[in-house]
Parts: sequence; C-alpha cells; structure tokens
Amino acid sequence: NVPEKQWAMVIEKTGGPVDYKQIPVAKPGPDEVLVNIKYSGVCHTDLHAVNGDWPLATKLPLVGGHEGAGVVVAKGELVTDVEIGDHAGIKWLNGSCLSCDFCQTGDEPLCAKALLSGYTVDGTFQQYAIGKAAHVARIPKDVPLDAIAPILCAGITVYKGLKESGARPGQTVAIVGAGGGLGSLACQYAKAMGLQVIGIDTGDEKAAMSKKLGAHTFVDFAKSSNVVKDVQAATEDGLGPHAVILVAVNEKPFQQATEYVRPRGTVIAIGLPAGAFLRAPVFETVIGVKTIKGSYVGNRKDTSEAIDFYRRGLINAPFKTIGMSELQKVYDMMHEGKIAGRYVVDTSK
Ligand code: 8ID
Ligand code: ZN
Repeated sequence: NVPEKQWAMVIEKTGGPVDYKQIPVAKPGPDEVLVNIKYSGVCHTDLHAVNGDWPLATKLPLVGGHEGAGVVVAKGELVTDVEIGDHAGIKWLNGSCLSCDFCQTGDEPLCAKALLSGYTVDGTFQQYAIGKAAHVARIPKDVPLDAIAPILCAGITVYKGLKESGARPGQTVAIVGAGGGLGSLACQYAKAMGLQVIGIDTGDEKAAMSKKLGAHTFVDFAKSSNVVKDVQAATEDGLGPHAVILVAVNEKPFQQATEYVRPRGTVIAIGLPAGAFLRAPVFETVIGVKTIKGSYVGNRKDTSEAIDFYRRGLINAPFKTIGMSELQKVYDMMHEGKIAGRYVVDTSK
C-alpha cells in the first residue's frame, strides 16, 4: 500500500533553501519502478546542484539525492526482471536510451538522453523515488541499506576511476580528497584491489581515518610546504605514484597532480569544482608520457561489481546517519569541509 503523499526535501530555486515538506508520490511509468527509499547518501554533487555550480541546469523544483537504497513497492507493466519487495538502489544515472552507440558499448553515462537522479529528474531525498528498471541497482538482501547507500555513487565512481587508471596490484595510487565521501571509499577500494595508497587531505580526523582505511602515508595539504615533494617522497623510489585519483572539490590539486604523478602514470579527474581547469606543462607531460583523463560514475556492470565488493566484506568506510529533514545541516558541514567520510539520511525522520 503506497501512500498518496510523502515527505521530501525540495528546493524551489537554485541556491536553496531546501525545505522539508509533503509532496505527492509519483506513479511508475511502464519501464519504471517505484522504490521506497530508506536511506540516501549525501554526495557533494547534491550541493553543487543546489548551488548551481555547473554549466548544466537542474530541473526546478528539485528533489536532490542519488545514493538511494530501499525496497521496490510498485512497477510498470514492462518490468519483468525486478520484483516488488526486491531491494534496489537509485543511482546518479537514473535512465538512458539503451540504444545509442554509448549505451550499446557499456558507456551509458555518456548517453545524450541520460536522466540524472536529483538533477534532471527527482532523486532520493524523498520516501518514494522513481527509477528506470534497466538502471536501478540490484541490492542483495543480506546487505544493509544504510551502508550500501554511499556505494551507489561514491563507491561506483571511485571503483570505476581506479579501473580507468590502469593501476596494477602492488602499484601506488594517490587519493586526493581522501577524507571525503568519495575519498574514504577510494582508500578502501584501492586497498581491496591490492594497491598501495597515499592519502591527501587535511586535518587530524581525516588523517587518522585515511590511515585506518588503508593509506600507508597521509599528506596534509594545508600543513605541507611542498605537496609535490611530499607525495613523491611517499613512494619507495621517490618517483611518484602510478596513478592519482582526484576527488577534491578545489582546482589547485588538479594542477599539482600532473607534477607529482610518476612518468608513464595516469591522473584521473573525478571531482568537479566549479569553473575549474586542468592545466599541465606540455614539456613534462610529453617527456613523462603522462595520461590525464576524466572518469564519470560507472555503468551497470561497474555498479554490480562495486556492490559485490561490499557484500564480500572488503569495504568498510565510515558513515553517519541523520534524519532527512536535517539535510541542510549536512550541506553546511560539507561546505566547510568538515565531514570525514559520508553522511546518510534516514528518510523516515
Ligand atoms: O562521476 C563523477 N566524476 C563524480 C561522481 C560523484 C561525485 C564526481 N563527483 C564529484 C562531486 O561532485 C565533488 O565535486 O566528486 C567531488 C567529491 O565529492 P565528495 O566526495 O562527495 O565530496 P566531499 O565529501 O566534500 O570530499 C571532498 C574532500 O576534498 C578535500 C576536502 O577536505 C574533502 O575531504 N579537499 C579539498 I575541498 N581541497 C583539497 C586539496 N587541495 C582536498 N584534498 C586534498 N587536497
Ligand atoms: Zn554523487
């Protein structure tokens, strides 16, 4: 029995505020499912959406959120492979055309008709959210819905980024923004993939957490007088890490990474600071045979793999739970850089 009305966090205009209010529950279309969201992770992307940081407009009014985990309560008549009662996740990629060049080759985040949860369609900061059945994450029932929520964007994204980096077991990867939501999970996925980890972020809490999650060295970017030297010194031969995963929300480290990455190494840009540019010296990039590339969420297979890493007990990043109605508090802490790990909202309060 699905109610007519539900609680949601809604912004009416870019810049906020985000209001806790009752709105109607949507009905799933023929190829959609309705998920009773129990928990939703709060990603920095949600804050970018509120603030209008990117050159892509959101829908308005907007229900944000794209790390929603819950139970399927209704489905359209074309949906045959998801059942009522199944556990499912609504992630950033809410839907895609499934037939373009990109969708056919497992690059569905690049689909020109992609629907983005909590951005171009309403997301998971509500009790009942809609997802295209083809794209909802399948969540095994032995996995807790609060802990799996952050995997649905942060986990998938860093797992994919690590794969895109080409780093091999035994090699070293620097995680820039290691103390944040994506960064904390990146430390864990990297460790599980057999990589050595250098964490870069700031503050004692994030330092301790990064080390606990798998970093052998932590470089505090606010205390270090030379981040480039300190990162290179943290590798055995002093030549720098084989890969860099950039998940910071700041332009400066995007320039630094190309300097300290090892010759033949790869810089993976994932963080999306407003108005930022990647800059690298042509000479050193060419003679160092360095690769710089973007990485954007993951496809459906990356999703199921990232969830399976969690199910197998390989991922254990910290998260804190708070009532959904207190979302603004989470945004405020996030804006200040005060969150170590991830916040997850409980949609029941
Ligand atoms: O698919 C994608 N590419 C994708 C998917 C999901 C999220 C991209 N993102 C983007 C978000 O939109 C956001 O821009 O990744 C970025 C990080 O998201 P998050 O992990 O949810 O943000 P956070 O929890 O606030 O963590 C950011 C961390 O960066 C650190 C902060 O201290 C914080 O711990 N940081 C900053 I700001 N400047 C730094 C610096 N100079 C830094 N760490 C190291 N060096
Ligand atoms: Zn996200």
